Amino acid sequence: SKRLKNLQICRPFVYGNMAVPLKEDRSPEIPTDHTHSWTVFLKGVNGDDLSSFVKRVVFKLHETYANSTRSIEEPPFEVTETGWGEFEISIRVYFVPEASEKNVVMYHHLKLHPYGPEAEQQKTNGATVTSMQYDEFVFNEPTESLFEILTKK
Ligand code: SLL
Repeated sequence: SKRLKNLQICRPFVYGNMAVPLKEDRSPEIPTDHTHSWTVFLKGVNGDDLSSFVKRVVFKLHETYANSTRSIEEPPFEVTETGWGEFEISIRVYFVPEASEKNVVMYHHLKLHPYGPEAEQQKTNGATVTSMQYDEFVFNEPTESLFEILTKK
């Protein structure tokens, strides 16, 4: 559809991961060398639903994982796994066809281990580690269809 000139629409989002150390009562299905459970995610801010304009999010994990390319077609756009190591995850976002927008990719370093002044205490407590970043989708001269999608209440 037609593009709206001289217009820009932004939608904020956050992406990143949470991780917790596995406990003694871990499931027997979890490999013994795994130390953490983690979730990598992409989501709107303040509970905003991105799925009106995000068609799919593809998380590319380290190749040590089976089926390391994980395609998530509906919210929550996230992948939960267990493992032992940190690595870089690519997060590729595909928009709905009406948007006529190229996909975008972000890179996130999966964080499992606390660091900094609180690290020792956090390790002792088995605290949840979070690493996330704010960003925004910027749509320049959006199609009329995308504009409608993004502005309807
Ligand atoms: C490292 N360069 O050496 C990184 C690689 C890979 C982590 C970390 C695999 C789990 C599984 C897993 O945790 N891979 O599928 O068994 O630290």
